[in-house]
Amino acid sequence: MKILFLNGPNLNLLGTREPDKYGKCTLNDIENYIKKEAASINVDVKFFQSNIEGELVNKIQEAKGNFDGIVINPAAYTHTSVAIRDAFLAVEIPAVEIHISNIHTREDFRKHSLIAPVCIGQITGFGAESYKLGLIAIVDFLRKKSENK
Ligand code: CA2
Repeated sequence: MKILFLNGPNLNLLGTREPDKYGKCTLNDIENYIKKEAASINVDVKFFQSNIEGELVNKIQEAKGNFDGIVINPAAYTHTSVAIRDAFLAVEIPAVEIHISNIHTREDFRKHSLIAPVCIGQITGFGAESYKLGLIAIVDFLRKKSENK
């Protein structure tokens, strides 16, 4: 099973600023942690980060036929991107939305996600562990789906 982890704008800064909101781990630390967790359950994982909306759209389109599922932290694009939402609708690849902080306890504009309604579900507020919970959620969904075929 192959899972693509997509990361939106400014997540390349993780661990360098705002540790109170986003923790002390870098995106690279999270990637290494998730790759180990994934290997222990026989799952292949690829990470990608971009500050550019169209690059994330391209990765979602390219995932068709190459990945079984997507875990996405769309960062600020969570709240604005019709393009990312439409890409998920187009490829029909199961996806889980994740956030490091709890977007529902923050400013009003962060409480609404354009992406979550086209995902299986949303995981928000567990720090870097949201990435592991996202992995478990997508793998559980895909394994149950293939058992029921
Ligand atoms: O909590 C999350 O994971 C967010 O997706 C993070 C986004 C924010 O726009 C979402 O509302 C919630 C922001 C990512 C910015 O990451 C930074 C990391 C370190 C320093 C500055 C920004």
